[in-house]
Amino acid sequence: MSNYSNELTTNNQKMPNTNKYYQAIEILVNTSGYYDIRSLSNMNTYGCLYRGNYNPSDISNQITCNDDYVHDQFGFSSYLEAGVSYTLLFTTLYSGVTGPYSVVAYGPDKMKFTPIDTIQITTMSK
Ligand SMILES: [Ca+2]
Repeated sequence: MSNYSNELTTNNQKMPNTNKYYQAIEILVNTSGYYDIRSLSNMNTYGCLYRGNYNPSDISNQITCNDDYVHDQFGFSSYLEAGVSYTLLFTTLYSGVTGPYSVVAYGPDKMKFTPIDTIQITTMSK
């Protein structure tokens, strides 16, 4: 079992045209196979999986999304190829929700999680 823990805060990016905070997490495995990915939290979570990066303006690489696998927690099983970069999008069903969470993964091998922190570009004005 692999485990990743973090916290959604008001500093996180928001889903396009919503007030739902999200965290993008890169996923890598060294062994191809079916992996079961689930959230664990007190929030009503919503998750999506992408092959490659998450691009809010182009989600053609979306593999799957899930709202409630067990209770309010998302979960899905997906075939992941070794050495291919995937992105798990961790967000919530409702707006403005923050709090700690974990993501757990079960499969033939360990899963490596790397949070993707979007660089905020700010414009300096005089
Ligand atoms: Ca949910």
